[in-house]
This record gives sequence, structure tokens and C-alpha cells, in this order.
Amino acid sequence: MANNMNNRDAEYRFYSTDDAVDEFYREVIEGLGRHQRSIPPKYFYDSKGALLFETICEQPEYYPTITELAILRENAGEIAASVGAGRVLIEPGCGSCDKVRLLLDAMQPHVYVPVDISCAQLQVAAANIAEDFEWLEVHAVCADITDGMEIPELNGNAGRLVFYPGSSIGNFEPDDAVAFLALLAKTAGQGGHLLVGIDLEKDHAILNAAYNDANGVTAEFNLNVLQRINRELDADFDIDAFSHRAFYNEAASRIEMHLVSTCRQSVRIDGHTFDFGAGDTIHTENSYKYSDASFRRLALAAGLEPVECWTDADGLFGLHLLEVAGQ
Ligand code: AVI
Repeated sequence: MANNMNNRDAEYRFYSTDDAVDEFYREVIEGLGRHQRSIPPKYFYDSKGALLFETICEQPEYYPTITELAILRENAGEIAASVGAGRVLIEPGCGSCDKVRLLLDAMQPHVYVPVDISCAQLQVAAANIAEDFEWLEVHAVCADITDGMEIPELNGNAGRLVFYPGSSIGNFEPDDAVAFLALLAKTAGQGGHLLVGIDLEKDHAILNAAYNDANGVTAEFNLNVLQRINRELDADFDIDAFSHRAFYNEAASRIEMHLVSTCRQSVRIDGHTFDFGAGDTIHTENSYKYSDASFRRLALAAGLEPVECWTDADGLFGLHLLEVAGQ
């Protein structure tokens, strides 16, 4: 079910969250029942998790955000020239809509469509954009982007650009990343474009530090998912009996995040009991790192043609412009 709320030029479209709670319950019970226990990373982002993620982005060790912002700032004109004006600019998983601000003036899209699962944050972020960019039409859609996005038909046949920054594509397993890029390509439509942020392979010390910040914000972000399960699924995780672990797995080119049980314990969720030994882990996230070449292969497999790539001087991060290939 959707309902709409108008606020100046912005239209907010919300979906009922009843199905989402059922899915959360199902996925948590299923994941914790596996041999390697796991919780899907999308559940990090309740309102506290979304705020913690913003704080992670401000940590000195977490280079992706600041680096991608610098790439956008430096190349907004070139990106706009490659894409063209008057587009429908769609941003799945838009969060606080900060990065897109660097593109709007240069790109002059006709419509901006921020999409996010975190409805409260989306409402604030979209209203701020509508206020700061008075010439821009804003339609906000609250949805789980991995389920596919129902984007209303806007501005006739104007070409679409799907902006997917932040290297969130790295949080998908590679096969799922191909499927998700194909879904974004479908959203962009024939002749449309994708602009995708990619975290590049690099010195392991830099990677390990980024996911083990000295202020412990990433640890709090990781542990917050247990608090969310306690609150929303009536579970009894003892948060103090789990600790954060993140490390670079070189063979798989990915950072892995886990929650480690620090003692023998049992956890109850609804009628289910899960037993943990000391040292057992719940795998909460993978964050894949790509080279230019390995990401291009992924894009091609999803039916996308690499057009251009912008990067920083240290080669930490890449921003790839891709075009939806013709049939
Ligand atoms: C959202 N995503 C790109 C972040 C990442 O780096 O994989 C999530 C994150 N997890 C821990 N720190 C940041």
C-alpha cells in the first residue's frame, strides 16, 4: 500500500512496512540457522544505524566518502557533459542525499528521484533538496531497492541516469551485484546511464583501518543490528557478550564483518533458540573491492557498456559511467 504526502514540489511515496517486518523475521531466523550464521547487511539501516553510518563516513580512517566527494567535486562538469542536461536522475539508497548535491547544479536534471528504505530519513533529505534546489522537481520513493523499484513515469522520454555512489555495490555478492546492476540498467532503460561508485583494491592496512576505526563507530554500527533484532523481533541478545571483528579477506577481495560471541550462550527469538560457543561468529557484511578491470567485467555481464571512469590521484576510489547496452 502506498500513500502520498505533498511538501512543496516534493512528493513522498511510502509503502506499508508490515511485509518488511515479516521478511526481517524470516531472514534473521534463516540466517542464524545456517552453519556460518549470518544476518543480511541491509538490516543495519534502522534510524540509529543510518545515523551511525553517517558518523562512520566522518571517521578519518573511512576514506571512501571523502574521496568520492572529492572526485565528484573535481569532475562534476565533465560528468554532466557526458550525461547531458534535462535527465531524470534516480538515486537508489540515497541516504542523506549529500553526494548528489555536487551533481545537481552541473547536471541540471529535470527531476530527482531519491529512493531509500529508511522512510523517516528520506522524508527529511528529500525536503531539504526540494528547498535548496527550487528549480528541481523531487519525487521521493520509500522502498527496498533490492526488490526492484517502481519509479513513476516522469518527464516523458527524458533519458534516465541512475546514480549509485558510495560503493554499496560492493556489499552484494558478485553474482548478485551483476543481477542488481542489471536491475538498475532496467530502471535506467534503453540508452540510459548508470554512475556507480567503486571502492578499489588497495593496501590491506588502509582497508583494515577503515573498518576498525579508533572511535569504535563501526563496532557500534555492527552491534546495533543485534539491538534492532531485540527491539523489533522480541529477541534477547546480550549485546555485551558480542564483539566486532572486521578483516580483509585477500583471496575473496573483500572486507568481512562479523559479530563474535565472547562466551558460550543461548539467544532466544520468538520460539527459536540459537546456541553459540565462545568465538562463534555471525557474518554481518561483505564489502568487495574491485580493480578497474574486474568491475568492468561485472558491468559487461550486466549488459552495461563502460563509458568513462574518474578516480582520485591515489587510486583509492573509482566513479564509473556506464551505458545501458542496446539489444
Ligand atoms: C554502505 N557500504 C558501502 C559500506 C561499506 O564500506 O561497505 C558499509 C560499511 N560497513 C562498515 N563500514 C561501512
